[in-house]
Amino acid sequence: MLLSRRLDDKEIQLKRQSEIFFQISGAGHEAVLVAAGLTLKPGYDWFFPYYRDRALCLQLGVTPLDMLLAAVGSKDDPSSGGRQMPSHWGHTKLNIVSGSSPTGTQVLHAVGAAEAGVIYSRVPEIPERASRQHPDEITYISLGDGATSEGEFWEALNVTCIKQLPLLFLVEDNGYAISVPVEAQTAGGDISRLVRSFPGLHVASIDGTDFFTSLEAMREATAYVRARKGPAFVHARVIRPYSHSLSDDEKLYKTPAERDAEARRDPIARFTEFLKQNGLATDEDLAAVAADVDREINDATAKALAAPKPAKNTAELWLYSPDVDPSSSAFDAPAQPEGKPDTMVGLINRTLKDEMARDPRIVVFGEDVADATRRDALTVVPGKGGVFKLTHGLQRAFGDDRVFNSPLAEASIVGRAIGMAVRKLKPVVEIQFFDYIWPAMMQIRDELTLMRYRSGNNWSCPVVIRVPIGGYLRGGGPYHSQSGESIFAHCPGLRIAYPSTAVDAAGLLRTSIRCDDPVLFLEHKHLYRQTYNKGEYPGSDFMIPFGRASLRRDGDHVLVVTWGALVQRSLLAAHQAEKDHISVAVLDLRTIVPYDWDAVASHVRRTNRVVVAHEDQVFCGFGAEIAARIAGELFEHLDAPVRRVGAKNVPVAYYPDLEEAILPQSSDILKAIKETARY
Ligand SMILES: Cc1ncc(C[n+]2csc(CCOP(=O)(O)OP(=O)(O)O)c2C)c(N)n1
Ligand SMILES: [Mg+2]
Repeated sequence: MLLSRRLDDKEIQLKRQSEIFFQISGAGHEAVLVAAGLTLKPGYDWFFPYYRDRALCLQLGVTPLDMLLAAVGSKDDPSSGGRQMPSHWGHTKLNIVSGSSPTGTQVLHAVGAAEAGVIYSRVPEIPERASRQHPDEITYISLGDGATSEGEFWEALNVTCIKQLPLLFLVEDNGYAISVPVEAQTAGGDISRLVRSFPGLHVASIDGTDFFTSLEAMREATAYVRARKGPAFVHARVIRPYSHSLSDDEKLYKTPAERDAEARRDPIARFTEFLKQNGLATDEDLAAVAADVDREINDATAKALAAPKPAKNTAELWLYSPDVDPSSSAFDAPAQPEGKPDTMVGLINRTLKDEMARDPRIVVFGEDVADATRRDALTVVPGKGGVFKLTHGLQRAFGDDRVFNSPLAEASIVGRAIGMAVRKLKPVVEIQFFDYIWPAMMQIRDELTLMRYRSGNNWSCPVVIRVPIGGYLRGGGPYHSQSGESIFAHCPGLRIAYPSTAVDAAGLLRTSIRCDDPVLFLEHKHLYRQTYNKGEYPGSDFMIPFGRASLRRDGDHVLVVTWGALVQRSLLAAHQAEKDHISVAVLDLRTIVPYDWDAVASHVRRTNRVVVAHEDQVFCGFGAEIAARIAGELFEHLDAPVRRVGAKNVPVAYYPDLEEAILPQSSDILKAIKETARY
């Protein structure tokens, strides 16, 4: 406890000396955290600690030097190699999973990690499963009183209690979220009162500044979880004597009386008092302990200040797997077509089946993806298997530990998948419609894509998210027709596939699953069952590398760069243009991140005229990136300005004529081709 407090003091000093760049303290939270550390098992249980959890991490085995290396941003910082702020704990050997800064997101990762343990215990086909879980392991998640207001907390609690997962929640309630007091944060001001009705949940409400009360509560809670009686929830009231962070001064909003009352509950003062009153330590003993602690911290500080810093030329490392490159020739595996031509739905479904048979670590979940959740129903009904039937038959073939429905909560789908992937399962999840991906955006933008980077390649979460996207549905309206790949292309660390044919979908999905990075796999709803993009199943090893465009049609005068549903519309426009003796090449990018710049450039050098056509709005669409790059790098090869074709800058309206006016049509592409050819 003292080591933790004195480390905070040292960091505050170093921050004032500009030797470190950020500080947030764990002061006031030490008693309950040491109690947790004494109860849980490092490298055995799984940990998703809050930024106040310095004392827990020390107790688990993170050293003061490790912590100070993070504070100075050293390249040897074991949590992140200088990528992440200090107090965002991470340690592979101790099973402390890299933490982020958004309050609440990690509760869902903890749920996924706990589920992973359960899945490993139930799927005997996974060869290395014995080394990946322990029958009585616990996943620990802690958060603040403020963070319990996040929707992700409630999503997590819901799933935890639905599945009765072996999860231990610790809410460190210091009465404030920065300056907002708990009664303005939590209805009734008492989070444990609110959660008591969750089924099977062991709930304890304690004074977390009292060490022995804390230890008893932690032991009881962990025993409950280890015995698999259900999840546990410990609500510990603590104090926050050092303000929220160094950027905050609590005197601005806390009365002196309140601060005095808190000071009287200081866990270190209370424990010191206990030792003295019971004759367990004299003042001299305590001074010796303090001197020991300070010596250790000073040694560690000297080492941390001298430790090597990351070189500027390493700034771009760890965005993606350094070992597995999905754009490499290793992912170029030839097709061995078989059977009759099938739709994109059919080939994606078969690819999922083949991959699930090949790799028992693959789990599939999402809304409505199972055939039937109730086992007695499954024997008498054909099964649902997704609102578009992409996952039909998977549950029946691979069981309900590997294929299951999630509650209607998109953040939880992606967040749980992250926790599972961290533990080396391979989640291939579905977001039912692109239009409803937004609750998961925080998980995608701040967690999924950042895990590897922020942890200096210590942790990764190569999840595949399949998402039906796009319009041309004649009646889809504003909430079943959205595009928006450019928004996700703007998230470093995410790969994006957007196939236009059934065979490409099969090849790119397999690459997505077998690669080691997070992939957003966009499936155009309008292309699911068209006859023009059908294909024969290309076999169970067929793969297409990312970043390899396909020339759908050759031509000399104008190049159309396109993807998704606009490939077919561009081909129709190209056909029309022939009547005016304009010869048009159509290049289908197939993947957006990475995209095949070499193919774009080589065709532009030849045609000298280019149109970029996509379904998404022209305004800030992904075409802007391509057009700007062509203008910037191929200016001397251009004979005409780069034209863009896409949707108008409005949502997709319901009435079909309006939809037609809003989304780009073949005639729009033809017009752009003709204008470009005129130069
Ligand atoms: C999603 C999100 N919103 C806002 C913030 C800014 N922020 C950082 S800590 C914090 C307060 C958290 O309070 P609480 O959960 O009670 O934890 P405490 O700091 O009191 O330990 C806020 C608002 C954030 N990090 N993440
Ligand atoms: Mg708080």
